[in-house]
Amino acid sequence: MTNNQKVLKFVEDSAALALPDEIVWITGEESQLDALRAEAVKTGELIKLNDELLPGCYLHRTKVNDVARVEDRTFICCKNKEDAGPINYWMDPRQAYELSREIARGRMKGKRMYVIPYSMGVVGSPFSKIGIEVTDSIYVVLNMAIMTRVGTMCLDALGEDGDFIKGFHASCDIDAEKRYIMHFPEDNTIISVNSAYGGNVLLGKKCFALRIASNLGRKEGWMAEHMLILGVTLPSGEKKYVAAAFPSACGKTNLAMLIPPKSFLEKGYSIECVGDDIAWIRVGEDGRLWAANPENGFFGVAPGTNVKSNPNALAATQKGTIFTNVALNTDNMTVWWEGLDKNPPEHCIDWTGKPWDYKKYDKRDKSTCAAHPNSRFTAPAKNCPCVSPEFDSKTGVPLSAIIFGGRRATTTPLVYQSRDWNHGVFVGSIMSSETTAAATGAVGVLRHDPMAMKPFAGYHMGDYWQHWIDMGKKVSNPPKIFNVNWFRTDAEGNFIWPGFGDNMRVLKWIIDRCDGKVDAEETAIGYVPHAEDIDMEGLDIDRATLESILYVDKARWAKEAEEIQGYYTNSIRSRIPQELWDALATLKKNCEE
Ligand code: OXD
Ligand code: MN
Repeated sequence: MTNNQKVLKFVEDSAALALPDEIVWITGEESQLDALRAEAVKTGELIKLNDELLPGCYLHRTKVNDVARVEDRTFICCKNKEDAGPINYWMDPRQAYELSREIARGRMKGKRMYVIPYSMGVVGSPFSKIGIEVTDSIYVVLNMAIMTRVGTMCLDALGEDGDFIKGFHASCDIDAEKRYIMHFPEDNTIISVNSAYGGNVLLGKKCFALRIASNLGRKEGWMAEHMLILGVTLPSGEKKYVAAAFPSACGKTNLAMLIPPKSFLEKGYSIECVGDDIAWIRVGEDGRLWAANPENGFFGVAPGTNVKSNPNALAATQKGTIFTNVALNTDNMTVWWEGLDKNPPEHCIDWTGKPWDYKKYDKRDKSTCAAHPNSRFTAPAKNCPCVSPEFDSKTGVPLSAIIFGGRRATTTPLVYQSRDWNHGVFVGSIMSSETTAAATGAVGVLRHDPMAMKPFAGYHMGDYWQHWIDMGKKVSNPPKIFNVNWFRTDAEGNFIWPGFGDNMRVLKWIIDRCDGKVDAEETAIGYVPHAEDIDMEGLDIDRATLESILYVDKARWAKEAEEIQGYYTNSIRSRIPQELWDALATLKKNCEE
């Protein structure tokens, strides 16, 4: 397969530890993947779905204790604890290697170890980085084959001496008490044991493309961000690209694949999707930032995805897709989840594998759901009707705007623009959002999630912010930075803004601001639209309501500023760039005036 001694040694060492009966190299050939699919169906690891209605699609159920990322068992293992920072869990690398070896020793006996050579990014592009993941799970192999570019060409790209990111995954007993997701940024190594949930075991995704890559980006002068990338075609035919960071399960996939409202379509606006979760961003020779999606598929949240909320994502899941923890309609062997449609199947198996009675379903009570709230689809990007022609571009796409956003019931307006790059970094640093089911723990709790990278920045958050400030100095024509909030609620707790396709109205204002086509009101927090500049054609929201979600309430922001001061001082504590302290001081002063 390869003469690269480093690859061979990594595979040998992994096998010597886990003692598999056999080692299988994944070539990327369809015949090999097909044989693995057939085997997984035989063992029950996968359930084959209706081949006429959902060709090439499968259902997988994880153990009930293994349904989401586990942030409190995810470690950054660098020599100096301070370098991991105060909001990452840290473990001494020696201790981490020892502990994981003890857990994984001999755990592939009687099993096969699959060696997956994969590329994050288009092989041969300046963005591309190669990883090798060894795993004992066919589910992991098949998901990686959708989410990344897998196969022999990655070994060819490495050549005899190339370096790669090492990933070791052993399912062991899926014991939650012995579950560890460990990152060794100083060794470009990832170790994951006792889980089989995507975000913990598809090591190319969060582990490599964010936690390890954020370290590489810092060293090498680029950025790895938790961002979607979308292209907007304007009525003039011109294309603009935007990257947007939202916390997990806050609608990145929906925004990335948005279908504009009718009046916008008629004017000639359209959206194409370059990526829905991760952006690798580099400085272009033209002084702009250029972004590429390192992934090759979508690992999207199923519940809530439907023909109205995201027809493009739904279409992407109609072939060659692996569903995880959704419900099975046994009448026709298709899948169902809450929010797919209003017709729960009569004969249904829930995500835990038990018969499910739709008459007992109460949409306010998650324990009655047929699909797990964090159930997922793993779909090839090529299936998406609005995938960008630039999806496979080796240069990436030039960014006009960067958008931050979170789930905030109050305070944060529908949209505002930062005054400049450094202020934009401040805006990203103060992001907070209500937690979702994408990670274990309570849902709906407001927490700080700077740049949507709280669970993913693989080093000290203060250093990460400094890296953002430094990147701003390298670009003569940086993207403009905005913040959006689709989630403002009224007194009854209902969302005020319709979201989904109507978010195009906000995107248009953002693009118009980038093009200098529209004025704005300067407020205490940045530039906010004049209500008349948001194109509301065809939308039944009165002016006063729109104004209410654009309003910047200085008293609330004064409190927010105090809270941010507490977060900086007590949570991040050190290494915070002076530029951010200055921006905080300005915010406080603006709120007093
Ligand atoms: C994801 C996540 O799966 O952020 O993308 O949890
Ligand atoms: Mn994500």
